[in-house]
Amino acid sequence: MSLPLQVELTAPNGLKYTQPVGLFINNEFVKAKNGGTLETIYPAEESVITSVYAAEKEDVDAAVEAARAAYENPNWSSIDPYERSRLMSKLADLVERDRHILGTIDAWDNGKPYSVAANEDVEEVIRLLRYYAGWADKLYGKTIDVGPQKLAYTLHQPVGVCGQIIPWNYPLLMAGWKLGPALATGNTIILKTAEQTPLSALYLGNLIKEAGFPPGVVNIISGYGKTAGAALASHDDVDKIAFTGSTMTGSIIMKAAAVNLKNITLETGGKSPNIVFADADIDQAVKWSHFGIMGNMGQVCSATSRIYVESSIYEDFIKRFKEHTKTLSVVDHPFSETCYQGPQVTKQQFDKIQQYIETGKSEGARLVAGGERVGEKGFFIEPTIFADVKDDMTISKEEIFGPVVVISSFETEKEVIKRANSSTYGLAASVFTENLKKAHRVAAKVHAGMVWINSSNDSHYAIPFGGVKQSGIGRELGDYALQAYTQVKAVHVNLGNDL
Ligand code: TXE
Repeated sequence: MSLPLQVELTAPNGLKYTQPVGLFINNEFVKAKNGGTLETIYPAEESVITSVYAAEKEDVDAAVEAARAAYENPNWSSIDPYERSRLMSKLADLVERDRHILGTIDAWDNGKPYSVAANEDVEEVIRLLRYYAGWADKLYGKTIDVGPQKLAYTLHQPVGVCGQIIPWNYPLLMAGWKLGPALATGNTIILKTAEQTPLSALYLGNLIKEAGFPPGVVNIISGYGKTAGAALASHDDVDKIAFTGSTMTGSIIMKAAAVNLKNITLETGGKSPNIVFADADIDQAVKWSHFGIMGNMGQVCSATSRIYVESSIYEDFIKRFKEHTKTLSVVDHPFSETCYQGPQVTKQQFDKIQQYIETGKSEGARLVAGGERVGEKGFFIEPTIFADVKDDMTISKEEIFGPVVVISSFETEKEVIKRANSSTYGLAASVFTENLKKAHRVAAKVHAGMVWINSSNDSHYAIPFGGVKQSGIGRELGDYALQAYTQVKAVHVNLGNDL
């Protein structure tokens, strides 16, 4: 029996709702042409939630065709920017109306605490859509004075048909980050969700239609990376690829995108340093350092996962960090009210993290807390703290993407900056000190696309997000993201007679 286009589901919190499972193309849910499907699971119970249709090359072709037609249709290409803004605001209102449903879906599909999904992720999508709705009618070019014989000006025009490939750690939020600036600037989109967490974006498809976006402006497809993702990245009628995910996949996508020299934005991995000086406010440092690595089950690209503590406060910091983690990091089911840390998203991630923990032990790091799985069902892992970690240990160099932190001590500012920068990554960094000059000195020298002084991972949709080195290319969020979705056209007007 073939899969229908929508299924009636009852979530673990008792919510009953209709879940679309087709591919969202041209404002309709359709079956994959060859009928392929994929299963998505509830990581707290290792149980199947539902199957959804999985796109393959022919489906990607259909989605690209729809996006191209929509891009060329005056209903979108000639739309008044005010109207584009109004549609985005309407979408924000609908996301707000359905906050409980969307929060429930992400908690179920991803395993993150419901309270975080509903009150942080969905909330940020609402705000972000309103923020970018505000930009839609404020996109300006320039006039350039080159003398009286010529009028020169620039137009900031959309890039065109954009493929957007997102990961599973923030299923709805990553969709929001990608859609907001692309829609504000008038592009059309094929969004490919992660195979682990397809559900909330499909639900969003319904809201996009209800908001009144013309068919084909936003197309949302579920599917595997090697089939659907690869077909999108290499498609010769796609003008841009925006990707968030692993550095290795980013590199593959960059090669695939080279086929027609696509515009590209990549937001990839990290192993971000967190420097705690002896003159820091230790309570603040402990609190933010914990959030910076243990939030979202450690599944955060900008997680500050390498902590360097000045030697005079090293043991005291470790003691307090351990106590704080024990008190705050309550590991539980995502729908439990006290849950801080749910399960890891999949068995694959769970196994990978456990492997890193074993490597840390065998390489001789000091296990201060955690290190084991929690319970026998579900992908739960104890928040894990390693101390006395040497810079050449695997757990100090590689992205673990779980609730595992490595701590080591340092003696001087110069030394710690050098060690912080000895990474192939350069996504984020944090620095804790009460000394203003030192804080800004370090912020300027550290190799990172973003630096937090006296906090960690308190990102904001109005502030650019992205990395240097192998952490990515380009910036998301803020007005910087508008550049990623527009191209500049220079117009030369000859006002004189000379050749
Ligand atoms: O990532 P992938 P995975 C890191 C983290 C994690 C590791 C592996 O360390 O443990 O990556 O996770 C699509 N062509 N991050 O395997 O492969 C895929 O379908 C086109 C960091 O889940 O990068 C999904 O939609 N697309 C990160 C997306 O890429 C392809 C968030 C991400 O998958 C593709 C997630 C291909 N050949 C993982 N192969 C962050 N920066 O936040 C895969 N995809």
